[in-house]
Amino acid sequence: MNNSILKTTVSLVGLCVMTGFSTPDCVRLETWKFTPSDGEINRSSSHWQNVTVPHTWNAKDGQDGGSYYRGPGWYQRQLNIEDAPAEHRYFLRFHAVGTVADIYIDQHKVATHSGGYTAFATEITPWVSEAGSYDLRVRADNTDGDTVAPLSGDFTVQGGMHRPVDLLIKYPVCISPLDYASPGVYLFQENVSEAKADLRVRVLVDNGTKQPQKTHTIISIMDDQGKEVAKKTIRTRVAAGKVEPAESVVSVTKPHLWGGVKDPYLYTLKIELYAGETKVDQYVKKTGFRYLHIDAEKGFFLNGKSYPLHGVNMHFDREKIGSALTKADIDEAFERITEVGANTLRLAHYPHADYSYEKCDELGILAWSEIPLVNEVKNSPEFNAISRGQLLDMVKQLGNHCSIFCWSICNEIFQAKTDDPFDLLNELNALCKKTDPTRYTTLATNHNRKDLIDITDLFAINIYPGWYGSNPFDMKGALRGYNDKGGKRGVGVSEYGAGGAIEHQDQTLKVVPPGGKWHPEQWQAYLHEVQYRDIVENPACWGSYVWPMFDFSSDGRNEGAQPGVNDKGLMTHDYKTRKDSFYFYQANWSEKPMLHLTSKRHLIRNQQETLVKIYSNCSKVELFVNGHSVGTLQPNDLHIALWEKIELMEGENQILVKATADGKILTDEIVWTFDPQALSLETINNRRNEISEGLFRTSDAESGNGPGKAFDGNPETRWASSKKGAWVGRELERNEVINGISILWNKGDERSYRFKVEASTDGNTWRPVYEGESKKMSGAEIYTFSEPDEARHIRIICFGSDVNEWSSIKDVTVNQ
Ligand code: GCB
Repeated sequence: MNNSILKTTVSLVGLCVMTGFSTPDCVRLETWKFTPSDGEINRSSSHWQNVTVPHTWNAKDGQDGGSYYRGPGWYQRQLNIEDAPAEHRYFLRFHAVGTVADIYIDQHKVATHSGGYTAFATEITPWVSEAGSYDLRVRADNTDGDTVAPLSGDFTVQGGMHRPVDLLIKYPVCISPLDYASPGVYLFQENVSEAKADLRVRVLVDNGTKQPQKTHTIISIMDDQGKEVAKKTIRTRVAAGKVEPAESVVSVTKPHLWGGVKDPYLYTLKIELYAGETKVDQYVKKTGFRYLHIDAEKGFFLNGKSYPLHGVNMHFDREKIGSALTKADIDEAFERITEVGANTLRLAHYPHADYSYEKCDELGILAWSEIPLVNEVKNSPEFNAISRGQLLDMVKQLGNHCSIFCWSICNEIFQAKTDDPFDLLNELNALCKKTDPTRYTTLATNHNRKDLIDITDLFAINIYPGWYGSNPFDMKGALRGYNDKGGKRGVGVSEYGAGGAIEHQDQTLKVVPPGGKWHPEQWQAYLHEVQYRDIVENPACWGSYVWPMFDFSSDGRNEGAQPGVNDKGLMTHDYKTRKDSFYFYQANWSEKPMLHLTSKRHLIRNQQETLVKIYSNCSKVELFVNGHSVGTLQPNDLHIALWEKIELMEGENQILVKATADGKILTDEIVWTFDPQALSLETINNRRNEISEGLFRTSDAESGNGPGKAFDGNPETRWASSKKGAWVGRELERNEVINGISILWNKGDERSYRFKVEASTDGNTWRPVYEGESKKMSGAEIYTFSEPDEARHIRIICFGSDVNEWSSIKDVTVNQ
């Protein structure tokens, strides 16, 4: 072997951050050129955008409602091969490209892959036979078609190279990276107990030389102190140009078991491959040993002990980032999952990045992993073959993560009009069991059909009582019904929950239309309380998963406070704001003392009587209103304490709750203003949505560009009028002291508008507060009044621009 290659190898190893992958050398390809168009195979990329991969082209349009771009996009970069591949081999590994990818080197197609959420790898050695710079292009395509799952679903199917890309440099004899882009090493836990853990290890030894090779593979296992606890050597003779498995079982006696979130103990497994006496490849992976089972009546057991599963779902998605998550985004998501106290995660609705499962291993979070077979199937040979490929990709690529306890083969089949799915589902289940006999198979359904739920080992239901379907108390009956139909083998709840917008505050608990524009945070929290009670009181339920941890992109939705987003998260889409429902689960799941006063965002109320609700895992909590104790309560079995009829004084009221835990005092507080004149937030919200009436007024508007559009916080929409002197205005919730106004003019960077601002307390008598001309600028311009004015109504009278008679405003903010 050439020593200079080995040196390069060592210095580059740190660049590839995908731990656990077998790479003597791995270079992450981060910088690319991108264009969202087609037919770019031989065009100059000089005018294309510079992008950093992970990248999706739907980070913005995939989460703003309406429609989003689904089509092809091209990526280009140079691939610099410094050493001619006489003594080593080159591979490209794409961690995931949405949805179909074609790879070209110097315009020759070298690989293609269908399925947007798993990795694929290809050997490019023959294409880079000399040292030099090669043109590498990727055509990614997320066109809505009928050959690749998902065919439909409640989430944005984002396009692009939304996960990393690696160049792998290996020796001619290596651990194969080409078996469904797996690490080429398969670990199967067999016979795990407190006394012993047997690990079956299969290594794919790839001989790329023209001679047979004598190889040996050393498997070693180290404890968390680095002490070797098991070792084995396997000798394998591999014929020229062939791949042979080297397989053996290694055992650890008296293993320290992987004990879930409280004790996620990991050993380090190391596989070293030698050709003759030269070490040619290595794979290192942290892994834990555990055994688990589900009892039909008593639920989930980890290492022989009852271990109730407290779970959340999560999409691979974030506000403004879409599916192009970085490690830092994933770390942040897992910090929040740990904070809420979940011990299991359903990674919906497709395989997530390898690093997400790595986090589950490290944090002791049991993982449910699934393929994107959502809502419907298509009975075509192509669809079936690609679905099988997606399943094999998932199981082979992710199977070495000890946290994964089940593979799910589909979600809500029959939700859309589907071809008969049974042949495919049975085939996928059998393939999954054959590829990995050590794990459960499962599916998630909202159809109580025996022919469906009997396919997999386990099954779980998606159910939203009180949200879809008006009765919040339907969970219990559904669990019983499904469990009976499934032959009393237990039932999971793969999804439950309700929408909740932090902007929507309402103390009245009432059923709201799920597709409507009013999703109060309080109703969401209440539904969780009711649904969760039914879950915990049903011993046949082996585990449950809140839908979902974070709001997520679903561009087809237009409801709640934001178009394009499914707002059932316990937290907002930016991973920043915890909704009340988050704290409900934290009180139930986390052992860290916590106290949370709910409805803290409902600052101005027009009802004198209110309830005060807290979530806390402390044994007693005391409420103070305006400095006076109202009494102490013991939170109930779901960690809720409620004071029902608290009278607020007109004006400001200080609400403080206090608890003691481990000798420390916890407090939470807020000031609620009782203003009998205040409009309810629901009224304001309704009016905001009725574009031309209510709070928003105008003397004239172009059709489709009504006054509400100047105040909707959305710079994509606008009010417009061609009449000189036309005005647009709004009513505030109550009298406010106004200092000024900021206006984002349509085409404000090209045009200067003439306008006046007037204020009024009653909506009839108007006072001038500002007069001027806008500066040509791209953002919003702030106009400060010479004297602050107290008013409830404000209007902008417009006289056209220096270009024409039209006036047009994208957004107005009233500055108080
Ligand atoms: C479901 C689906 C999930 C949706 C969810 C919802 O049952 O499995 O993909 O996002 O309902 O919010 O409607």
